[in-house]
Amino acid sequence: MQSIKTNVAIIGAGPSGLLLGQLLAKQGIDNIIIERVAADYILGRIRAGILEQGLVDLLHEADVYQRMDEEGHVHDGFAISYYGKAYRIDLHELTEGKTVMCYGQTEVTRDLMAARKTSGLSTYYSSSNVTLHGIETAHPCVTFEQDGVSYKLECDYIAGCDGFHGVSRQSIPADKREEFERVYPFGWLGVLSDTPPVADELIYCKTERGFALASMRSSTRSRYYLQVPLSDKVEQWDDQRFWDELKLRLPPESAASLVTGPSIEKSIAPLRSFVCEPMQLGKLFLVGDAAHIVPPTGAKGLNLAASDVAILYRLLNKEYNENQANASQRYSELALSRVWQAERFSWWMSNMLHDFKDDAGKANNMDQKTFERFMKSELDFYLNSKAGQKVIAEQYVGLPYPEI
Ligand code: RFL
Ligand code: PHB
Repeated sequence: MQSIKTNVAIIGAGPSGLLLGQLLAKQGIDNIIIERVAADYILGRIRAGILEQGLVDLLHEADVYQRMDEEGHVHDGFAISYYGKAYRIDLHELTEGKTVMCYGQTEVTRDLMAARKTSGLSTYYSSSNVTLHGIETAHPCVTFEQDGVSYKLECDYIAGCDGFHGVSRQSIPADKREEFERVYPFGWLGVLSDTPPVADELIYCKTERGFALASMRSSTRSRYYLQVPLSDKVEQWDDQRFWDELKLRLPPESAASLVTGPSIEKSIAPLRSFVCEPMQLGKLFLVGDAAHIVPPTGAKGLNLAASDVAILYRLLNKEYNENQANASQRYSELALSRVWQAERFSWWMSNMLHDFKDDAGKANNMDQKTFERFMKSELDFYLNSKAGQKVIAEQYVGLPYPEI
């Protein structure tokens, strides 16, 4: 067994782990990342596309922003199409100048990986049997194997940045955590294609046929989603069927100008709201998807991971560099208040824009027809009043990070 040492052992090289590692290193706090899969596998995942200003600022702080600033697109607004009628949410006007950045999670991850390599920080990709020990003691450690060699990593703290299916959350004994969960009765079928996007800004569509989203990665690459039954398989959706269905859900003027082409990625993702409380125990902190999941409707998953990182990194900086012992004990409390706000917004957007068949009516003790009327008038209210649009806009650009 080879022994290694660091300040912070980071489990997982997704955006949470890589960003935390980069920010800590900038403050002279040493860290090592242990990742289950290979770097190329991570870069093959197509996920989020919209970055809040808070994440953009954090990438600047981490000095990993050059390509994002050059290639990303600032979006001043987005549209909600409601049974064929499009309403524009003018983010810039409604939030006194705030905007969001369209730049893919895959590219953020690629940039962070490149920066980590340049910084000379260690990352153990393709590791197996990653196990956390002694999280409630003064001397935690992580054991793992890579290329047939066993390692023991001794550290001050462990940051569990290993996603929803990772090992970190499970390392907290069941009687010391509480989990809150809503699994939605449908999934999102996503397609990536090298075609120009149907509009300059995103369009979230509520229709009788279910939800659709027109998004993008660049002026030549589109990302589209359709709400589909959970039982559907990707193989049931050849490209033609996907484009035909999308046209039926887009507002008519967008459907008419839609450019179609071969898909370069196609996958179905389930939708879930999930929170684990607390987000820390002893020397272990849970960060990003390891602690919480939001349905993608509000574009909050990656952004919430970033605010966790910001909070944890600032608290650890106080401990290591500003002589404030135990500052990190406030992590869970500070992170959770923002987490629940984003959970609430993502849940609300999901309820508002999807077709729940008879599931939501039942859950609310009313027939589906009545439930639909309530939802319709709620969306009517929000979209037709400036105050309502402002409430949506303020949450979409991201609520402020807590003061630390
Ligand atoms: P990640 O990105 O899941 O990274 C976790 C990393 O940990 C590794 N890992 C382990 N490493 C060591 N030991 C173990 N035992 C490990 N188990 C797992 C994994 O291999 C992985 O590399 O979590 P992170 O960094 O917290 O980042 C969060 C974001 O990725 C996530 O919130 C968003 O991508 C959510 N999400 C979306 N959000 C959006 O805002 N818009 C989207 O369109 C969107 N699409 C998605 C998504 C999440 C998806 N997942 C998780 C299934 C689409 C999908 C398919
Ligand atoms: C995406 O481009 O993948 C995307 C954008 C906004 C969302 C969800 C996904 O709300």
